[in-house]
Amino acid sequence: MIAKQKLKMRTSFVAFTMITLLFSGCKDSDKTENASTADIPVSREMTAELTSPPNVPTPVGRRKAKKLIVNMEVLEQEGTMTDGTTYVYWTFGGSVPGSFIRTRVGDEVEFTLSNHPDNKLPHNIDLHAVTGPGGGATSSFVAPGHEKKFNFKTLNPGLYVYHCATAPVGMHIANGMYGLILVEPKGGLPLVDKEYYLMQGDFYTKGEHGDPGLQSFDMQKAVDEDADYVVFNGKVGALTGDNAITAKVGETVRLYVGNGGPNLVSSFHVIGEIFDKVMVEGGSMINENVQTTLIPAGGAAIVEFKVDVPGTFIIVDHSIFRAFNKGALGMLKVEGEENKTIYSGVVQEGIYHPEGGGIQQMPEGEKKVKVASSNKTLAMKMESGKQIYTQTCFACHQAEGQGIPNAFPPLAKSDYLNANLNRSIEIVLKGKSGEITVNGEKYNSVMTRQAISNDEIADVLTYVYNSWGNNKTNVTKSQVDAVKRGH
Ligand code: HEC
Ligand SMILES: [Cu+2]
Repeated sequence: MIAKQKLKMRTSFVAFTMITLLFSGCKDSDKTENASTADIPVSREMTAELTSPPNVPTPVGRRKAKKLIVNMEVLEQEGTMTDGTTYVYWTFGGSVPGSFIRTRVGDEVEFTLSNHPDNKLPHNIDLHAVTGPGGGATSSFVAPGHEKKFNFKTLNPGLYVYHCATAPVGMHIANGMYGLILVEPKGGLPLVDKEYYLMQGDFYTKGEHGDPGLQSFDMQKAVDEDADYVVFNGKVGALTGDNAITAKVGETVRLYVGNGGPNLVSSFHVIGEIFDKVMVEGGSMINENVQTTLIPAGGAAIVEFKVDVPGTFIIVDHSIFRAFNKGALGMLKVEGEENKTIYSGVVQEGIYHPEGGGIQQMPEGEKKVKVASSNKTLAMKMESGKQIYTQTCFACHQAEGQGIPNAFPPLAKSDYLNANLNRSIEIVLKGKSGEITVNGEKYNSVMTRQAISNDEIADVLTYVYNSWGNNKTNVTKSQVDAVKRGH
């Protein structure tokens, strides 16, 4: 930044003197590096490889600076926000976040922004890696069915956000119009074993979190910063289960992490890992041994860590309700040999009951008046059951009832669930602890008593039994009442 200012102002003696006075204490290397990056010559032309998340293009390595052709297409398209909920995303390249752009310092980028003829709105792009008015926004404003071309030279190495800056700017960003552009230093970043692209974003919908159907953008909630969804890579579950990112024990993982916002800053954390290195805010400062790194809206960070033990590492925004209730949760699955010195697993287990043997209770909230379960059709019970599921069970048992390995058992195709209705009712009524086996896997954890009415238990269990390959039991309130009375 300092150097960029210097570059722009070097004809002005006053500005030069001021900067010299202000910054005479700092190292000279940054300044000289930048002053020279404007003069790096380019040899030949190449077309940039663009990738959708969580993938990143090939490292630049030792290649020389080039004229780099970047072709980016804006697409407005419907996609899945979470199971049963869709949203019309506005995208750079068809994904949220948009295509990853990988450059090196000194590249002369020829950027073409095309706005697909089927789109409804004009768009543009502001790349934080650009030195110039609006970061390219003013030169790239383009109507549907048109394209715009502009050029820029990458002067400063680092990881930068790009986003649409068409009014209302907040709305374009809230609909998914952001991504990352990496400017590698001369010679490239050090090579690592695995690299991935993650970007957090907050979404605002007319309905509440999990409300089914096509959801539209809610401007008032966006202004109030009252997010319904906070997610990595554009949707709930983009990085969980089969979509998890992977590594092998002993490998070094580098994550390029951005935050599109529009509103929330991210307390980025990987449960069970310590970042060996963080390139703070995507810049040149390297911090080491970091637990949680703050990523501002419109900012980024590069984090690196070696994975030493196998298992599933949960990636979260450590503003933790966002992770467990709004979707900001991903997974890194690591395969390989255990190392009992680094992590032993459980070596001893006993009962600890400081407050007596009872299972902890969730606080009871205010109850809304609802139609009694006995007066509902199956379809009505399914609808209400799904809502209860998303509010109450989803955080642990997950959107598709798939659970989380070693932590929360699956409700999808659960042999345990299907074998015994009364036992399932009792679990929701009273909670459950101790070892159980579900679909051949052992779980030994605690499910707290769920503070929901017998009506709601009937509905949510009907939903669970009639979803994901279960045995289609229609659970009634009188069955729940009977179990509550002790059969
Ligand atoms: C805080 C996390 C959490 C929440 C919320 C939660 N559960 Fe569970 N659930 C668990 C855990 C953990 C177990 C396994 C308990 C054990 O190991 O003894 C479990 C077990 C079960 C089982 C039996 C095992 C199986 O997979 O079939 C059922 C059925 C079940 N839960 C249903 C529900 C329903 C329905 C809700 C919502 C009304 C719910 N749970 C909410 C954590 C949770
Ligand atoms: Cu736009």
